[in-house]
Amino acid sequence: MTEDSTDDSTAMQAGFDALIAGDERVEPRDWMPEGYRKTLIRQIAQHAHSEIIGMQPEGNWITRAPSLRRKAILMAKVQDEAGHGLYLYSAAETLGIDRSELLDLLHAGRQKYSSIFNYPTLTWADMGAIGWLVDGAAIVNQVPICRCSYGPYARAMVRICKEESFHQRQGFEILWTLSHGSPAQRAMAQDAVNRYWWPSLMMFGPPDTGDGASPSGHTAQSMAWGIKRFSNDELRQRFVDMTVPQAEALGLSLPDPEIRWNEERGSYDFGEIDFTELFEVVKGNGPCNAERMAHKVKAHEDGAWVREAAAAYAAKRESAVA
Ligand code: BYC
Repeated sequence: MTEDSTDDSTAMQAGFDALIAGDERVEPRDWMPEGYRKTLIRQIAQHAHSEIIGMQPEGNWITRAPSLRRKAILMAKVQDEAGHGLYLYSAAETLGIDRSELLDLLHAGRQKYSSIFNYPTLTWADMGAIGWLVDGAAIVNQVPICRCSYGPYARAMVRICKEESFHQRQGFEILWTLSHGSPAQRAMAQDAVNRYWWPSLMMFGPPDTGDGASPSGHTAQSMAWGIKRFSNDELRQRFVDMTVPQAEALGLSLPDPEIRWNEERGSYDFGEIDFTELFEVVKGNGPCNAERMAHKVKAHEDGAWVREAAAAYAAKRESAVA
């Protein structure tokens, strides 16, 4: 390396460091360290894939929604999730990777999606539990990403968070209706909450400091880069504090006898999470991993003709303009 190029790279690193230190936005045209770019691609791709795979557990109930109104709302929610996936793939593309490459990585099992979407949706009440708990957890996790140091990701998150708020409210309303309905409806709502509570806590990822076996590995660097603003455990605690009073308002219990208000800390204590379950699900051993991936790959293959037709149309238009 010549002296000039060393000077150049030092200046570029200094420019990047100054943006981060000043809490300013890094934009696609700016120089960025390779680790920063790779971390963003990993996280944004995982986020985009989660939105797309996340359409499956709820899509499963569109034809069985209990009324026209519920069906219309659920369809709109699932469409929103498709939209979120698309904004996020576009944000990832600004980092120099193609959407088709990201999909190939997902389909080959080389990129992840959120563990939560590997659980089955057994009853209508699961639509309520997903909206209330899963979208609730997503909001807590994602609102700080609106302040992420990378501009395109932060901007995509602003709109996504607004839509997630509506999703969470509709989930709460489904559970409210069921918990104020017949004993059977109330039992169905409680069962859904019982099944979705612990997996929702796992959405925030591994603990900050575990027993050393598998603590969150990326947090410290991602926080230093302003990609993550809070640690996994900080966000998980925030979610518990937000959700416990909402459960009381719904008249439903949370399946954790250790939840109690801690006066000293000013937040709720809660029981120990079985992180071996999270690691198993992330490894591919959850109840629905195989089914979700098989469905996703088939949908992609079935859509090949649409991509071919769109590419042929674009090429024709381009040659007509030229
Ligand atoms: N599931 O060092 P860590 C939605 C992985 S969609 C699977 O803490 P990081 C919605 C992690 O990737 C919600 N994998 O990592 C849609 C890493 O593995 P790799 C999706 C998980 O990245 C439809 C390793 O464990 N939201 O809202 O600093 C309907 C170590 O973890 C999980 C997002 O994606 C998990 N739960 O932090 C309804 C938000 N947790 O990559 C709702 C954006 C951890 O080294 N993402 N891993 O192989 C994030 O905020 C962060 O990526 C995470 C993990 C907090 C998830």
